[in-house]
Amino acid sequence: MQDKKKKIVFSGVQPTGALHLGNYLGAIKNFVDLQEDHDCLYCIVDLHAVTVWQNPNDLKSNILDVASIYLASGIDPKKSTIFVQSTVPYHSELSWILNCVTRIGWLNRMTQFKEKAGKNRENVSSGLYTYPNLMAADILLYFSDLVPVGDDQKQHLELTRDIAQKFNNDYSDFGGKDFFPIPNPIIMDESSRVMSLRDGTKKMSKSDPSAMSRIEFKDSNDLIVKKISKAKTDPLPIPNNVNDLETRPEVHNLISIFSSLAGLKITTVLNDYSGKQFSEFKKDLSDLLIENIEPIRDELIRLDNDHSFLLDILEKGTNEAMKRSSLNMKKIRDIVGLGY
Ligand code: AQP
Repeated sequence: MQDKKKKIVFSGVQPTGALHLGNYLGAIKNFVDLQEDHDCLYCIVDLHAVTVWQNPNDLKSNILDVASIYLASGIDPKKSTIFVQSTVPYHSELSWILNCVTRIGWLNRMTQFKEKAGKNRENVSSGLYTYPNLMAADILLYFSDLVPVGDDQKQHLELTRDIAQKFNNDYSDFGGKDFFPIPNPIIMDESSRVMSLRDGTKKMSKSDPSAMSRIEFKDSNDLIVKKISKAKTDPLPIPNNVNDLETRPEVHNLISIFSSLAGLKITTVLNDYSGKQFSEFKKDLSDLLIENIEPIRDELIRLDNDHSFLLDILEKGTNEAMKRSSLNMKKIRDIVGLGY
């Protein structure tokens, strides 16, 4: 139920493959903490997923996997609304209106599009290009105040703020003045960008062809140990000051992961390990990862055997999101002058 006194939080994860430590530390761990004193909506953004072609059977099972990971990580359906984006059609409707608010020049500046489209720009879907407008719609549809995301989504959030401001200005004489709250991102410091275990200059990603580049929620303890022991480092010892990490991306990444899992400052981790062998550090990092991932993995196995529980939560989430967004969408249509 919507609590009018609490700030509204919205965020989502794409069901595009096996979720990983980057999704956890950059987003989901934060989702769990926020639900204690915020009004949270956590979405499985399947409409975003199809901006790149997805096998329909895989997509369906990935949607349920994200829902299970939300729950297993500690998102409590009694405190937060968990739902699938495409089951609430107003996301698409508002996204169309925002397509008409956003300027092409703004979209042209989006670095994620440039990275994802690469040299293939003429051949990617137009959905990939207008993706940030759908993301803005997701957020603004619920009048969200706060959006917990990884560092890679910062630019899209800034665009969402520009879109909200332009809508409010364009329609200021028609009820739009201060209509959409201007949402703020919440980005964790140490973990805002978890990098690949194989290349410290690339972010950890579901779409990396090598599963050795990422820690997945369903990895066994042995596999976690193997991935960390094979994680790329360099021949130098662990440094004792943060500045020395700047030119050592792989080491920086492993130290950052340790620091966010342990809840310690990077300087504290460096104090504890400087001069020591990577083998000792990696053993402790694996133990810390197992300590965090094993309980989530056990819960995922339990949920795999209880699909009706999962479907029931998603249906309740859709009902709540529909109730809230239909009221907001009606106001938006009125302001824009749509319908009769
Ligand atoms: N490596 C990361 N470090 C920190 N945060 C991350 N996020 C993703 N990767 C990292 C954050 O997780 C949330 C959900 O991400 P998403 O699945 O919706 O989209 P994404 O950023 O495109 O994730 P991937 O894993 O990189 O997927 P693919 O490979 O399909 O593009 C977001 O808040 C994101 O910031």
